[in-house]
Amino acid sequence: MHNTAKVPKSTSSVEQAKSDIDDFGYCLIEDALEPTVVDAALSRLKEQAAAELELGAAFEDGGPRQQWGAFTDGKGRPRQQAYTAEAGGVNQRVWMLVNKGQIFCQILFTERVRDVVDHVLGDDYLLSSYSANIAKPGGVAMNLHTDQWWMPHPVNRAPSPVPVGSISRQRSNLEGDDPPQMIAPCVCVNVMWMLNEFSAENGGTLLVPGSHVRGRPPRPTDQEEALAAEGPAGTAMVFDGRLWHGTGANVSSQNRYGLLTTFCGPQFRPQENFTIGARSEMLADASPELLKLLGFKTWSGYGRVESPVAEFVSQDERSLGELRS
Ligand SMILES: O=C(O)CCC(=O)C(=O)O
Repeated sequence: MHNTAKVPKSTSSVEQAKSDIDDFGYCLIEDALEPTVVDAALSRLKEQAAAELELGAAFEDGGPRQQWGAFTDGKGRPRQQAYTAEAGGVNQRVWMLVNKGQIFCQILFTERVRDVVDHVLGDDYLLSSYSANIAKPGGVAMNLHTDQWWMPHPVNRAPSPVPVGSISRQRSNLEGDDPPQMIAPCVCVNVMWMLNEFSAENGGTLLVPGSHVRGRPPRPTDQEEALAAEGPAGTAMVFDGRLWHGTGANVSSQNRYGLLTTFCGPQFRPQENFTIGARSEMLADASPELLKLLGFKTWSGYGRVESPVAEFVSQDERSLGELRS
């Protein structure tokens, strides 16, 4: 276990939060969301989650027989990943929240949180994914991981031991010294918005303070160093994409409701494909700032359809195709 005397405390100061995320890889912002916003988001989330379950479209993970990234057939052979109640799922994920309630889009623009994200990621970045994780009683602890497992580690002058296209969750291109001489920069930032109280009992996110600068992915034995992020409803935990973390086991009798908002540098591929998946009724009301987060604004010519100087793209824009004069 980590020395808890030296870990960040919940703060209302943006300056303190920036310093905490630099030093520990995460910060806790108190009362980031007003109680009315928490209530609105929680009731919309519960309604959506119940409807997805009823439809048979719910995605459930984290059961005793099921773990992210560690699916085997009992004989150690990998098997196809399935995230369902039948496969052992307990926790419920609700994806693509931008489409599932205006309140979720509003939360993206919470100023004190975005100030911290700006501090880490700089001027331009994208929304990578926006989902909820409802950690339910009986959910087991998720394997510790980083959110930028896909980011190549620095190499010396020899070719990378694993080509970039062969990097996977299980296979990084890391080799050499531990700790390494050089580490990758932070290229994504995650926000866990606590919609009810998070505690060690109800699956508060497990994390290893300071692990963002260790320069390697976590190993199973690193789980011993983890502590649980705790806080009342309305707290936002903002964390560095390199921080070792994962959902905790929920040994309480209540659901834990959290929203996860991941932002990534504009060079990288977001997890959720908003340019295809965003619904037109949501886009009709979207501000230029929201369109930018969703990847509809080009960045240095990237994300375009044809013209590299077009400022925005839209879902109905098509390439000119094969023409003849
Ligand atoms: O639910 C949590 O506490 C963390 C979830 C997480 O780490 C993930 O989905 O990658």
